Amino acid sequence: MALKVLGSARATCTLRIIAVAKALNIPLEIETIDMANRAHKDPEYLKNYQPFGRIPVLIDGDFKLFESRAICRYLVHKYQTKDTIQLIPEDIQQAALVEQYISVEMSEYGSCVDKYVYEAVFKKMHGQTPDEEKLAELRKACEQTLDVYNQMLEGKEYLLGDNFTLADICHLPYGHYAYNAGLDDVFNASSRPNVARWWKNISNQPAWQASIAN
Ligand SMILES: N[C@@H](CCC(=O)N[C@@H](CS)C(=O)NCC(=O)O)C(=O)O
Repeated sequence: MALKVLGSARATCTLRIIAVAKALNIPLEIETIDMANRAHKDPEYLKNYQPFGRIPVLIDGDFKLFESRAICRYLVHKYQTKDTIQLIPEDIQQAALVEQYISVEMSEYGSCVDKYVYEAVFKKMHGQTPDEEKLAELRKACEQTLDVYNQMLEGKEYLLGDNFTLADICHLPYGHYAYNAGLDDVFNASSRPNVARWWKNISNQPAWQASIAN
């Protein structure tokens, strides 16, 4: 039975999973949850799939899993082989570094880039007006965080060095929306050449390009 994700092919957290599936050539069916009509807040959805009323949720036969990063790790553990791309390296120290950068993505990057996307993109989608003052504050926070990324990425093509991993994938969805919603100059600033190089490297990955193609 094909793996199914309850989500939306254009939603950030669903895109994280789609990118992993593309990188590992995993067939994935996306069942769109009608968020405009609040299907994700339906009592049956809360009871059976995601108690917090969010997407995405993975269905693998009888097994259900929510939280996009947990789903990504599950897919890697189930489908990565010696012949596929190594999204989580076998070496335990390298694997720990992937986890370190996923935590950094959730906390440091998420606390500014994700919030910027919420303010600049999602509010508009919901018919609300972005708060310009808040956007300016978030832009400043993104600049400061990406200054640190610029140091972390010194001499590297990807977060782990030479190899594209799950740590890079986790940054792509919100970064993509932020980049296209006015932060392109922050990602490409000449004062942050390592960030600019990294962003170009990861956003040009075939798995990511295929994820955003539809
Ligand atoms: N930590 C969760 C976050 C899920 C999440 O916030 N999903 C958004 C869409 S990208 C959502 O369902 N928003 C609707 C809501 O919060 O009501 C994950 O990674 O899966």
